Amino acid sequence: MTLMPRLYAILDASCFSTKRELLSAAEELVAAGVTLIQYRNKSGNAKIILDQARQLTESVSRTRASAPHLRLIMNDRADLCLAAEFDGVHVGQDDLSPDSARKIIGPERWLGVSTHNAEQVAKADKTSADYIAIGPVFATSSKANPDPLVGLDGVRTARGLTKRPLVAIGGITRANCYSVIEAGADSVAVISDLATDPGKSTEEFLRILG
Ligand code: TZP
Ligand code: MG
Repeated sequence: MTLMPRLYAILDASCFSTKRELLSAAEELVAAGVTLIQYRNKSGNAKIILDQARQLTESVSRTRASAPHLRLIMNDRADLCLAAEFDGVHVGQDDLSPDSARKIIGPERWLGVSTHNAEQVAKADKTSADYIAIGPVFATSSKANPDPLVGLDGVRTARGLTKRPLVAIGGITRANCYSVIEAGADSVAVISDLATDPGKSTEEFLRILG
């Protein structure tokens, strides 16, 4: 069974005005103790995404000595996960199906699936996904056209439908993260509340999440 860390950092390229800022945020996250990072880029083309992903690997490899268990996950694209030598891919409802993505990445790399309601959770549970994400839990401005909020009740319902590691996402902050874990999530995925001061924010999340 996949062991998820409590904090799942998502580095969204749109939060950073330069590549340098993105890379330095990654280094700060890792130095502060993050062990799972997803790279998300909704606007770049394949060439840009691959270039940034490779540099991300390069940047964190310097800090990797102090974080040997760090995993890098590619959003959306199984092909770029392989090309960038990432440790896994995260697919949504409009991407390749989990089982198609699994055929590409093979049995060892991690596969995550986004879900937005009970029906999708139950379906994802029958796939080869290593973890299931449920959200948006709270209001978020990091996602275009978000699905309806699932709230803490949605997290509780999802918990009842799968024994796989459950990641909650959407509007999760230092202020509300503990309630999400109490509702049954194994892990919280966070974009905006980690973007501004990644090191300090990580330390606070990790203190709260234990
Ligand atoms: N999927 C559901 S909500 C969301 C994604 C990618 C965005 C989460 O970002 P934030 O800033 O932590 O609300
Ligand atoms: Mg996607």
